[in-house]
Amino acid sequence: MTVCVHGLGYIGLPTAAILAAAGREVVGYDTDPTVLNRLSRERVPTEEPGLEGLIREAKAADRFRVSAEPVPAEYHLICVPTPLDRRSNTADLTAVESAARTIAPLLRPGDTVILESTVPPRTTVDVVAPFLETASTTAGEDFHLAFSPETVLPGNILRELRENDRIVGGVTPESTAAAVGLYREFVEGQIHRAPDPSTAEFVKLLQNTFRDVNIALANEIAKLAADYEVDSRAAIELANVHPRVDIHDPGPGVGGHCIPLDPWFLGQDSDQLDVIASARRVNDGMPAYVVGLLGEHIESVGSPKVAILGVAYKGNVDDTRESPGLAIARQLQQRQRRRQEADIGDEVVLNGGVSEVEVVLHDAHVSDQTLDLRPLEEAVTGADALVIATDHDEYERLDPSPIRTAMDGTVVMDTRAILPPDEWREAGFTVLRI
Ligand code: SAJ
Repeated sequence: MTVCVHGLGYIGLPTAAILAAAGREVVGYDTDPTVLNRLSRERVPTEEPGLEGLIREAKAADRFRVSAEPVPAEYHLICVPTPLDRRSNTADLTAVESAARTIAPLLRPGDTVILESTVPPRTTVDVVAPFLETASTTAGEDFHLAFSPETVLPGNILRELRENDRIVGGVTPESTAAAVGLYREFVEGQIHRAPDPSTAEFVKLLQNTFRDVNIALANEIAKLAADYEVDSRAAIELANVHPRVDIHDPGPGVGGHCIPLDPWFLGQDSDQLDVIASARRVNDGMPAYVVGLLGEHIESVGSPKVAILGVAYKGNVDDTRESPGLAIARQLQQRQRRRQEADIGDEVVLNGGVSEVEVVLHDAHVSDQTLDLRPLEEAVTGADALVIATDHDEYERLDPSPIRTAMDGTVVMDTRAILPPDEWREAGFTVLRI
């Protein structure tokens, strides 16, 4: 009845907890001693609702333990990270390869290996299978091998792990059936059988690419609307009354660990990316667009202070990976430097005596020690401009009057369109939106 979960991150940990709650004996293996230490003290690295409690219950029931050593198990689930190598825009499969190498000597006849990490198409058959197979054993014959992507939304992981439909693609129908057998134990949504692992891998990437391209369309629409002095949000809302139109929300860019990466995985072994690559560039260009708009309003101030509210990549989560808010902060500082270089020409001394934009960060959910986050009051006091970069509920409810009193300037750039603009204008603000 054992399951060994390889990788106790955003997906591995909740999956391990849910499997334990469903009655499995689960061993969570991770190569990072910090992760293991934290978990042995029952500390969960994210603020994912319900997760800490579920882990505590699983440990109390003796069905979940963390381990620095992988163990033989009926099922091995690979949930390790697959970062993007920025130089080549390709997936770094080191952790997947190392998990497969770790599992190989533990495999017994009839065991099942399931890859859940997001990977370029064909990874299960071309990369994982060769590590697991020996001269006398074949995937699909001696052991089972399948790919099944996670599709859960951070902030809602436990519910979506149970309720979302699941796609499973095995190297043989028997491998698919073995993997389906495990997911049936906790998935309440439908389980769909893909013809093979490569199709399942491809489908996972399509889902995030669909979202990325649609968000890029919304962002491009927002830029077009600005040129015609049309309110993009009002226009999109009206366009969406059509039964077959569903334009997404414009914003300061696309963050998170999935959507900005996955479209590139599709192009790993194909040169067909066109619209998809273009959409990526539109979304990656949004922080610069925000900084450009803001720049027009703060350029006359000598050394402006800009308060950025929201470094999480989206509302009500504490995850800062690929954060648009942080990208805006970096680009604001670079823009100021570039302007000074242009003004002073060869005489420029980057770190000496030049006035730069002072960027102060606040976040209602993130508590990352490396980020120098400030309390809200400190962040806004003396600020010349305010940028709302994340749609946290706390920011929707901000009272404009005390903020106006505390700030030196009157500019608020609401990249998420969450503030009631009339109320903020009445309080004396110049409200910019995209
Ligand atoms: N965003 C917009 N406009 C929108 C929607 C989102 O600018 O209309 C931004 C968000 O603010 C955020 C980014 O896009 O910065 C991504 O947020 P998200 O909520 O769209 O997605 P993630 O990254 O949190 O989770 C996605 C989900 N994929 C899809 O909805 C197709 C999730 O279901 C996946 O499981 C997850 O990626 C993953 O792990 O792949």
